[in-house]
Amino acid sequence: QQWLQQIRLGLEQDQFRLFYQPKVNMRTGEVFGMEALIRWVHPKKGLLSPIHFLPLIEGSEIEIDVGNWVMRSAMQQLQVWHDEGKEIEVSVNVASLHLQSAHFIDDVEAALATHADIDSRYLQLEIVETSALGDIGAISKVIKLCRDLLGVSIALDDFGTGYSSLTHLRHLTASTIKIDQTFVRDMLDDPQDYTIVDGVSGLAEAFNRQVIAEGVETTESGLMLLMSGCERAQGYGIAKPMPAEEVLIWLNAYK
Ligand code: G
Ligand code: G
Ligand code: NA
Repeated sequence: QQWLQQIRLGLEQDQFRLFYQPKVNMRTGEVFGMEALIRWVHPKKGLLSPIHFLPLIEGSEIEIDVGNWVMRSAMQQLQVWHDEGKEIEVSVNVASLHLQSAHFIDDVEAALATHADIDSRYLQLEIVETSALGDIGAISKVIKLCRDLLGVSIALDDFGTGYSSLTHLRHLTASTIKIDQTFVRDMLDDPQDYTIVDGVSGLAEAFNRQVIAEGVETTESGLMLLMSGCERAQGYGIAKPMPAEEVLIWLNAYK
């Protein structure tokens, strides 16, 4: 209860920040996007990672307020980068409560409307595959509307860790699949994990979806991914999440 109040106050007092982690094409060197990850600059505790506060608000209305703040901030940042000539996409993580709320489409539309000259395809919604994605029929409708009506792109996050990954792949029209970082990390030591990564890359291609590997920490894992046909990646080996102010510097130094 106390946390909820603090977070509400934090939203009012502008205490949240988005950090951004680059998403790159390892073959071409292109930086095609950034994933937005929330941080809380707590007045007493300093910089807090989302693992320290998001679980506390899971399932409460404030989670939706946070989600709306994230989408709007991401749009604002997109505008800044596009004005600088950096035509990258920004992805945001969507809480399953928000996704399943009756006004999710309206919320996305309202966030897009705050920067109407940014093409909506530059906003990507990451939907966690593990979250009990309740009624798949209903979710699939919401995703389809987001895509076809609003023009935003959709990614299935943490792919492979859920109970029904293949059902999700089949029925949710996401443009992108993000291979969960546990497979990527473990594939160096465990051939079975490499087989999973390779299989997901193949599936993505067969289903005409883009695939991104998460958690790329080393050159070896980057090379193995390229062998499996997965060119797009994100991870500490490329860059850690950073404050927006550092992104332009990083972009100019990268390559
Ligand atoms: O940023 P970090 O790497 O510490 O993220 C930890 C977890 O919090 C990840 O699972 C990430 O997806 C989640 N997360 C980060 N930012 C957001 C956000 O804005 N909304 C939601 N729903 N989850 C987020
Ligand atoms: O669940 P999601 O994919 O949104 O998780 C993003 C989380 O993973 C963030 O906490 C981010 O900081 C973290 N992350 C990103 N790249 C790496 C990496 O290469 N290694 C590890 N251990 N964590 C990473
Ligand atoms: Na994510």
